[in-house]
Amino acid sequence: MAWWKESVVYQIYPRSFFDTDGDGIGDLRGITAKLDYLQTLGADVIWLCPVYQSPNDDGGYDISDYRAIMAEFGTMADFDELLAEMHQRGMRLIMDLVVNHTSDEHPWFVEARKSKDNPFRDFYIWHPGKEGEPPNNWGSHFGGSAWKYDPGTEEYFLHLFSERQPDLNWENPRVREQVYDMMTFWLDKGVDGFRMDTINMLSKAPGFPEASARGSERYVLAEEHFLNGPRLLEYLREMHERVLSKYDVLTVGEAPGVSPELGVTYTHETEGVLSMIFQFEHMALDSDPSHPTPKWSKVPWSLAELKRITSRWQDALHGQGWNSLYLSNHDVPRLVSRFGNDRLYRVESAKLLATFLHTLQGTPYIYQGDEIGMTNVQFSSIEDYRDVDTLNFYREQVHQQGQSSAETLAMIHAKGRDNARTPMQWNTQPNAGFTTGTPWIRVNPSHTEINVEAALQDPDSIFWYYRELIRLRRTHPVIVSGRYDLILPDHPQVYAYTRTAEQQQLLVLLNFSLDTVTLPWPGELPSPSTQLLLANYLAPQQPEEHLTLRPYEARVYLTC
Ligand code: TEU
Repeated sequence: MAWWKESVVYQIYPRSFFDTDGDGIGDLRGITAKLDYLQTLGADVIWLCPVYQSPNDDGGYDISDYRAIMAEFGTMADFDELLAEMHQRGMRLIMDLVVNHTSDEHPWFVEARKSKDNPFRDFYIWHPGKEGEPPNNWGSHFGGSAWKYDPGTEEYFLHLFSERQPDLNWENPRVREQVYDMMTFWLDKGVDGFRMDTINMLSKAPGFPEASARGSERYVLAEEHFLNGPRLLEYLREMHERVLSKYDVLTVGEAPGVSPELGVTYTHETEGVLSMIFQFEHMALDSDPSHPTPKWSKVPWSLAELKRITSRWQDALHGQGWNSLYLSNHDVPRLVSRFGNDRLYRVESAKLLATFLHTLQGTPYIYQGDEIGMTNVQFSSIEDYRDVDTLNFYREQVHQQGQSSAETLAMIHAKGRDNARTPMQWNTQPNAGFTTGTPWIRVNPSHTEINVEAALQDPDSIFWYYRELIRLRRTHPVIVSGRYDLILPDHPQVYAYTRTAEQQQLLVLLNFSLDTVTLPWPGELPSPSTQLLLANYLAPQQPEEHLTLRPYEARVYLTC
């Protein structure tokens, strides 16, 4: 079995993890200093968000040198030490591969914009525009047009993200060669794989057709024209054949807009090109698709929808491909604030969500701080926010649309990416022990109660519960290989499923509500000869003729 099917991945946003030189910015030595903590948790793979040289317009996802470490994070020697220390502990490291675009300070782009006949011109996507306007109505993920006019050569260049992240032209074989060469550089250093940023955006629709308008929006996210494009599989197969197939690596492709069927194509056991993907269907559960900017909207989410989406992916990939299992990362609000209840049942609901992620079939991803139940933050001023997407949104909503600052900040509190980017909370010291300097972004005031030091001292903390879930994955093969079957499909509060393999069966019961729920036992549930493996409340080993689940109560039974 591929090693990464039994792994648990811990995602580190390095700028906010741990600062060892007092500049207020997390660094590589800070990660090395915390490896014992991560080993105690039990995660065996670290996904390291970009640490490459970058002007940091988009949190390092705007790379100006793929083979150099951003000075604020340290040196290549610091990186080599981190990798060696991880390997010494039997841990593995996957890097963030950002090759849909570079920084506008990358030498390729600096050259490309010098002249229309520069040898690097067609490393990027240029267009003359139409009567002084952008070539089409494509919008950037970060607001406004996806085309920026470059007066030096009187043409527009494409940027699906910030204006300082020009899209690479993957039609150009020289671009692909350079990427494969860079990937080989990192794999030959001993890196154990990649998380592939926006990897299914590489192939754009020929001719850049207009996006189908949605309402009165001038610019529209043209996902139908840049997701899973006509040559994408060709590129990924070439990347797999030229580079990835030569190493024993974990690759996870960030792939919004992918169906389970396409997910099988990308991750197929034998014909696939990636180990797994991050699908996004469940990331829109609490968004209103009819909202002018859906990702900033916030509506109640449906457990029935979560069951439908999760079951589709579990069923489609069982025995065919492989799932990643995540509900949070550096781009979305904190797990317990978004899908749990961070006011009345923070600990219980954080444990319930962890139980959900760690008992499905696939590789679970823990985002830094979720293991101690860190929550969203509510800064009172836009001055305290750092994310380019958030700042663009605030400017557009308040200064262009005339929306009140309070209303816009409320939307940012609910959905802003900085919710996940406040410094890791190590202890109750100033700045949560993250830095002795001034943090690049303010610390969440919750650190006085929510911090690693307190979690390690509390045997009932979320941290030790995560550790137990990870331990169970190692001692019960049914968690890795068992078939998923949804039960009680129509229950409005309880998400229940089994995992079945050879002689073992897992029964998972999750009360995703504030209600106390009683279920007949065994009723529709599997045979009652069970062993209670894990619970987030003190629970009876063997239920009687019925079973009661308290608010956000989770239980895992093993039926031998
Ligand atoms: O995020 C990609 C991204 O934001 C889109 O895939 C979006 O999530 C999707 O369309 C659903 O709305 C990656 C990185 O994770 C993010 O931090 C970067 O800002 C972005 O790419 C650009 O590199």
